[in-house]
Amino acid sequence: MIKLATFETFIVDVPTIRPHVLSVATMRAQSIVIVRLRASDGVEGIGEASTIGGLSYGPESPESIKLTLDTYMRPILEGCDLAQVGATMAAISKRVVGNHFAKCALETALLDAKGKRLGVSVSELLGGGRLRERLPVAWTLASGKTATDIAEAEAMLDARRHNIFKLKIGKRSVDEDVAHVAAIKAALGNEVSLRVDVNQGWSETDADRGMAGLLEAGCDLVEQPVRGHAHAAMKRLSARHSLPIMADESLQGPEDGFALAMQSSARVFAIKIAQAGGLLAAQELCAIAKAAGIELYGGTMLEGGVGTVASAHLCATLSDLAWGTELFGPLLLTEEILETPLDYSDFSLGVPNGPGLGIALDAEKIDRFRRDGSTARRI
Ligand code: MUC
Ligand code: MG
Repeated sequence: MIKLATFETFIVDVPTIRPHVLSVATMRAQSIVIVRLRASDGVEGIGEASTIGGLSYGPESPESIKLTLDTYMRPILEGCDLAQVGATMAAISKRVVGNHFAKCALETALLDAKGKRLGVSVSELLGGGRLRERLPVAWTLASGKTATDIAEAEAMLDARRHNIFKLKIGKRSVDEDVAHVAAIKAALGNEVSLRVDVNQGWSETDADRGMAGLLEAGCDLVEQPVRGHAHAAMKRLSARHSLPIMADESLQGPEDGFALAMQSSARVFAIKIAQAGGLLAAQELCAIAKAAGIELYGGTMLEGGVGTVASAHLCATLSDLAWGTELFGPLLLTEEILETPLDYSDFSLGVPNGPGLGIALDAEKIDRFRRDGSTARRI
């Protein structure tokens, strides 16, 4: 039996390269919760959970994620065989309701350790294994200013980093937002795919007006136009508009995926490992989507390197990823917290292929950004 030897959680606060303006919050830094465990065979695993704007986006905050891991999950781990990831997570779920982000961080660390132990990457531990080495990556334009967004997109195109752009809208009036999208599309042309994320900012009436205008403006996809629980409104909007709706905040796990699929409320799912409750739950969500003919997109909670790579491993196992991914979180931060920078090139991200997640934390950067400033408990 592989037992828990040491367990540590900490928060690192890393500044963003510019303010990131969403309808729910303006981010100036990302708070990344890291869990690092060591098993009795000496193998270490790392995982991450990050959310957006404290409690502005969802019900878990960086501080609550850390508390859940330390106070409620760690004691359960002490009685588990850590080599058995599914059984360990089942033991956790038996005693911890919800708390999907904390569960995802822990499960990621267990999968990282298991992969290292077996000498295979996390993607090889999931389903049929890896189907692709690189993933298309969108960038989010969210400076809050149209001209700045256009200049930012042009720089990304010149650098061959991104040719898919997501615009954050829903904070200003519908007409202002549609004009903003139309101006960016007119400036960037048809080589780019432009999508929007309203982050639940619209009523159904706003969405009717907004979706008609967005289609006209050349937008390809609208993400979470209305409240996440408004499945019926999403169903009506999906029936009325040819612009596809992508569910994001609506998807808090496989059960939500099933409900949305049953009602035809969304044509695309944003797969977020943290929102789903971990990589294994996200896989279940993907299976529901596939069976229902719903298209997939690799979503992000703007995680740092660890959570981004965990998501990339899952996305690498998907046969259809019609809308690509937005796994750009590390690029929004002033510094990456990994030893080796991730490979963002040719409009895509290379999925690391070493054992486990295939990455390591940069100790100096972790020390510098760690909220508690403490190195005393480092393993
Ligand atoms: C979200 O709601 O999808 C993803 C990209 C981005 O800029 O914000 C996130 C969150
Ligand atoms: Mg979203």
